[in-house]
Amino acid sequence: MTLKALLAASVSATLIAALTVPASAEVSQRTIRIANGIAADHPVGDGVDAMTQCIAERTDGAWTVNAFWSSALGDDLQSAQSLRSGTLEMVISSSSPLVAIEPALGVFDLPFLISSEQEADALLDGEFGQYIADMMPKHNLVNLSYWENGFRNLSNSLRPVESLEDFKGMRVRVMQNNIFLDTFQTLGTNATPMAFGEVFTALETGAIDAQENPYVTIDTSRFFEVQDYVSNTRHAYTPFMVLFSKPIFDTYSAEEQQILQECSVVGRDVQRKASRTLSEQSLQRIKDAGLEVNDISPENMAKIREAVQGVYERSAATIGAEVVERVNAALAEIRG
Ligand code: KDG
Repeated sequence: MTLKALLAASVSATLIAALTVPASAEVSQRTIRIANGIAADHPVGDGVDAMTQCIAERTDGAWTVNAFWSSALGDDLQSAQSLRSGTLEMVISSSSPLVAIEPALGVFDLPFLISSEQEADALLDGEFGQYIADMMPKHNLVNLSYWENGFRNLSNSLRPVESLEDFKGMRVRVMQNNIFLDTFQTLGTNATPMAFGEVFTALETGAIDAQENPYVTIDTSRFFEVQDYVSNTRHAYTPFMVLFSKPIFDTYSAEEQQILQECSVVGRDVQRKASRTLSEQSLQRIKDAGLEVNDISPENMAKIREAVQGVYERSAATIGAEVVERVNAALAEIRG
């Protein structure tokens, strides 16, 4: 080897060594891939940016974070299964499709359970949220924090939904979740469970008439392009779970695990704030796109709520009686 080549080799060896020097003895080089079903401009994108920046600061840039959007790595359930087998690091998923893994998560799908964002935050960030998070490690999953999917509203291509009768016969896509299926069947619709990634095309081709999601999703996933009506039903508040693969988490040092946990909370606060600000803007964009948006009168809403009461009893056994008791107690305490 010539002197020049030797010098070049030793400079690049030094460079490689410098690049691979961990931020601290407890922080190694890591790559985190995050699967998401929603689009990058959804408020989850703001949360991921904040979490990534926090991670970069806390690890001195030793970790690479790559987010994949619009189901590019598969749907929520497939991604969660990849986490369980240790082949993917993170998924940010609505809790609802994950009932196939942990039935207790169905508690968040009970119709009209949560009535405000403040209530949701107190429930999820409090003892009850921790109680549910503690169920995940037995499924090889770690819940780092709860972000906001939000209050769900019905959109459709047929008519304004203003009363119980208006749901009748509508072909509605629901999440792959028996509680949503029961709720929408009870409301008189022809409900079809479907993965999120298939919804736009199903609406576009007319295979279904309707779907239900928060305004930010109707906006950022462009459902408004293939829908004509949106009704402010607020029939459920669903959280996002920021899930990490336990087999991979277990290879992280205590310091690294703490970075993950704390940065997911930094992301959570940014994401929830963005979700609440963007919700108003999304609603405006939906209206500007020409969709008819309607509220439901208190009298008609009371009838809708009454109609779905039976869902609580029918799903209690699947969710677990203790889980339902605990959520009711936690909400009673939050409501004072
Ligand atoms: O991956 C995207 C989903 O977690 C989320 O948007 C789920 O609300 C959801 C739906 O309707 O499928």
